[in-house]
Amino acid sequence: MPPTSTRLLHATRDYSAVNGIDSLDTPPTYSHFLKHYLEPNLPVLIGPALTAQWRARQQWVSPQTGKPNFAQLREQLCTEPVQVPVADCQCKDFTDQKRSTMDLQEFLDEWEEHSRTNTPSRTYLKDFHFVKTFPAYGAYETPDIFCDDWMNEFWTRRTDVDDDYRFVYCGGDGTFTPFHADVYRSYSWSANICGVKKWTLFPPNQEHLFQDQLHNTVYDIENVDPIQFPNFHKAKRFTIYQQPGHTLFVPSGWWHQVHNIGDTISINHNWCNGSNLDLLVESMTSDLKEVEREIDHLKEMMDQDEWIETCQKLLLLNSGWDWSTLWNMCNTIRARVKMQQLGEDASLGTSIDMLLQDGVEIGRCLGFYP
Ligand SMILES: O=C(O)CCC(=O)C(=O)O
Ligand SMILES: [Fe+2]
Repeated sequence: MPPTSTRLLHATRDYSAVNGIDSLDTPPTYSHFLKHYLEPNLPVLIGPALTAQWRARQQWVSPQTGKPNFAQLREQLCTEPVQVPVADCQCKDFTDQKRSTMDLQEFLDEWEEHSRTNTPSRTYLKDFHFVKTFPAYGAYETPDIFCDDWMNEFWTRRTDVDDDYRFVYCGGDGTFTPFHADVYRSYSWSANICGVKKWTLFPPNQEHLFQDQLHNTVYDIENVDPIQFPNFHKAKRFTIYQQPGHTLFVPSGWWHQVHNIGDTISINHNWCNGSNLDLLVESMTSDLKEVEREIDHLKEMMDQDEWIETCQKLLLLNSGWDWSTLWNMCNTIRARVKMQQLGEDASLGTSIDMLLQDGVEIGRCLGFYP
């Protein structure tokens, strides 16, 4: 595993000179990736050597057709009923698509039928926690350059919740993911197993062009109301077509929309480390300010501890995490690094002293409250 990067404070990142997305035929070394992409927070498309050895690439795709090997997927993954999360690409639900769950075998049957009849699909299997669902399957190995991953390390070590950020996406022609920036403003990497993905990426600091006065954000960049979002067309954007086997690194806070062309399977992780921690903190701080604004009228009725706790609870509900989560994630990594320095076993499964603290204490440590 590459060393844990510890750089927290960055010079302001500047995207004004970015005029395209780099493409690397050969996977970069970690130090090259850190210097040219992680730290400056820039996207890069990496050639298929990075994923060539994966079981997913060798067994999930039919070599004759280049399409998903539906029979093999059913045989290997549907020995028992499994419920998987799906989105209806033709049904908007607030800022996302309408979500539900369905049986994996049923999903594969429907998908194969669309594929056979060349009809567009609307059901997109997404955010499927593949490793958690099939821990012994070994579909892929996280590439070295993406291994310094504090989010998945922390969530995998947590005993209070059973969650992670390691996903598989499967969708037929026409399925898509609407315009968004990733959870907590984390990085993502997305490796394409088959089909083609069209990505449109927007560098950060243009959010004012995507939002109306009520803070509604563009949902589908291919259908934007010019009256509601009169300046959207001014936003700087880059489009790439990701081929099978290729992996895209999506930096923090870059808004994007993804369209699947043909039958597409991809594997992706959301992740963070010392190179984007400042961006995650910035995003959480801005979410917290929004919560504070929303319930400002209740502030007078509470003492300070009660106020902090209420804001943290709402932050956790709205954003999926709070100060304690962030603090405990950093502490878990700190404890693991210390164990490694002492030459102790720090592998996953080893118990780590997590130094749990609550939001009130952390808010004071961070200097938010007296
Ligand atoms: O593949 C998709 O549909 C969405 C993937 C995505 O948004 C990501 O990897 O950040
Ligand atoms: Fe995303």
